[in-house]
Amino acid sequence: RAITMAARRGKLIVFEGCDRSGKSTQCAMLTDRLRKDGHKVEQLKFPDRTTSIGIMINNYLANKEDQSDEVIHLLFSANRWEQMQKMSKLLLGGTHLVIDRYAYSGIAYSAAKGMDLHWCRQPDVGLIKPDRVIYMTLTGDKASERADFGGERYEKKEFQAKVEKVFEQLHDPTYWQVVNGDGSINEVHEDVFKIVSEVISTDCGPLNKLWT
Ligand code: DGP
Ligand code: NA
Ligand code: NA
Repeated sequence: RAITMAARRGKLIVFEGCDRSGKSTQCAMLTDRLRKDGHKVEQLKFPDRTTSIGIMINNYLANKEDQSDEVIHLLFSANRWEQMQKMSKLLLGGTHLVIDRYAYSGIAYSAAKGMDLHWCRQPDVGLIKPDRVIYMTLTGDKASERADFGGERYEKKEFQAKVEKVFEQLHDPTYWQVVNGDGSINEVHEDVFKIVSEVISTDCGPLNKLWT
């Protein structure tokens, strides 16, 4: 049994959703819980604002710097690609990864500007495919009522509604699960934990590539 456990790779769990849907809180709670249960687990987030590319993205989001729609799209994608080696090493070594946003945000936020969805998808083709995407939704205007909404470039009600529409188009029932974020933090966490426990106890086979 010990050998089987050691040989089993970690699972890639991705949280997606609009701004202020509660992803960051849920990522942190899930990571803590899994760690307390004795799992090897790391939390990551995209964009990763600590790299050189991430600093450019941060300046764009803070409205300190402009970029063309194409350039910022490619920078967000490159910001994911620069973590792929590290991620695959961790997963193959048996560490679960809990990630706040991924390629689906990449498409949703760009396509919401009117960019071609097919074009937007190409730079992320071949990234490590998540074992589960947890798509967090909120009813009505709940997101914009939450603290800090409106601080960065994309945090506008009308724009977020467009982002949500694209997420709905991207929803793939073979590995996405919707979690309603309206409930209390603990209620939402229990829903998330149930989903993730099931994924963790399943053998998902070798790492797969996204959209190939
Ligand atoms: P966050 O740090 O999760 O609040 O994300 C910052 C903002 O950037 C948020 O409005 C969502 C947006 N975003 C995240 N990933 C991407 C991406 O790949 N492309 C674009 N255009 N926007 C993204
Ligand atoms: Na944000
Ligand atoms: Na967040």
